[in-house]
Amino acid sequence: MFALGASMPAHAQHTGHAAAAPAGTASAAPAPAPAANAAVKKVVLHTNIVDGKMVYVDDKGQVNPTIDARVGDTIEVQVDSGEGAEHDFVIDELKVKTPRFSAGTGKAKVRFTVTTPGEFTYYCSVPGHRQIGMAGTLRVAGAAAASAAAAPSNASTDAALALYTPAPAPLRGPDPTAVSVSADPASVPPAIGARAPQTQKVRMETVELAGKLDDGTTFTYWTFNRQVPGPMLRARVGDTVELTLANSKDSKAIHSIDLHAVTGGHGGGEHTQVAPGQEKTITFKALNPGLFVYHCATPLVPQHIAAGMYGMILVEPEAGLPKVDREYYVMQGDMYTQRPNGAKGHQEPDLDKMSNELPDYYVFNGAVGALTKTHKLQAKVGETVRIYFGVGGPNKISSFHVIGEIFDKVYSEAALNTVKTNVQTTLVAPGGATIVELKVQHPGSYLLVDHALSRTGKGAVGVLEVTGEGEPGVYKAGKL
Ligand SMILES: [Cu+2]
Repeated sequence: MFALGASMPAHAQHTGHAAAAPAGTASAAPAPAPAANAAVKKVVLHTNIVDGKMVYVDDKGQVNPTIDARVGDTIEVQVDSGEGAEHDFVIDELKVKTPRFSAGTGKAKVRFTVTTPGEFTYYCSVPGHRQIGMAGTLRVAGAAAASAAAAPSNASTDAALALYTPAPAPLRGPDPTAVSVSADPASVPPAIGARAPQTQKVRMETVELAGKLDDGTTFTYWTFNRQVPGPMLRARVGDTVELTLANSKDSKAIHSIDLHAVTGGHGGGEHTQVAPGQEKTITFKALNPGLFVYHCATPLVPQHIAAGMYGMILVEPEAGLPKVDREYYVMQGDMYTQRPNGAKGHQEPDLDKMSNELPDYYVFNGAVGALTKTHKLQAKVGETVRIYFGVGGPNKISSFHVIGEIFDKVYSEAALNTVKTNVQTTLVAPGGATIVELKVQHPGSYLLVDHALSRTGKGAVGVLEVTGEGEPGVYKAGKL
């Protein structure tokens, strides 16, 4: 539970030190002597998900109810998390803000006095929540208190401009509980090949956890099944997939899934907004063959993606894909942290950098070193290697290339009917994928890169280790 009084700086500033607040805000004036008709108005709100939107609901079931008050009234708002995720309650113009609350913290309260008439917006300042429905109106009637008739406030403009991160989180050391979240690129489900369509049941869990981003650097990842990318799914065109998404009871956020292989229901995002400790199920038919990205589709969507919530589903064509010797699963993502690339300690996400598309990290399989130290791709001379490569993003295109090799085949944009041959570098869009194949003729360490090469220094590099005897005449150091 909150220590309510002690943990309410906004509240304290508002009521206890109202005179110190900036001029022109409704809270700026010294609290007037209560008018004869002034009242303490109690408002109780609960958060919830209604029709796929996040909202505040009062005890009568009214969604985002308008709060009516008169100048001079003191308003006490009590809020709790009905569905369990983390939220707050903010009115910028009045400098009203509760601490973040969730199922784990219990209810929060804020008390303030209104001194200016007008309409003020209350909302949740957790990124994305206002946009998906968490906003309502406080309507204050009456005449302004004389002392409050000051210059108009620019508080709401300031709040709108300071989009996300008001101040960086305090520096702290790497999280000692952090685990590796990097998906093993060799963890590819077996080929399906020629069989009749079937029904498959798939269960996935969204988990928020501390993960290793780099040596000495940790990050709070949001994941599907505790790994980045989430598990590779594999189906055959015509298969019906019953997909259940569970959100860990320890989550602070609602999560969901939008699979680009799904027709209808926002790819599943419309019907899988899952609160902590809950689960939801969708059923879809895989109508189109190809390799498709899936990702979390809960606002702020790029925030959830940048934290690691993406993966891929392969939908094989009727006859399956041609057989190859090895298959690998690799995804690229861009990440945004409050302190620069290389900083040691626990990094927090920076949503302003994300909004401005200025990543600190570019990663393959979720972390720096995921495919150079934790897991390397392996092959033997003479084998054909297929890489299922996708970009979770959220923002950056990849110019996918393997140093010292040529893609013998590229299924460009993962469209299975368009095989290009002898390609050096292939573009992959955020939320897009490609399938490349290369036959390896010579031993060595081949580097997987995004050929926007500054990004290799920020994490986007992997190794394909090829062993065996080189085919004669293909390559040697020095003269004939
Ligand atoms: Cu999510």
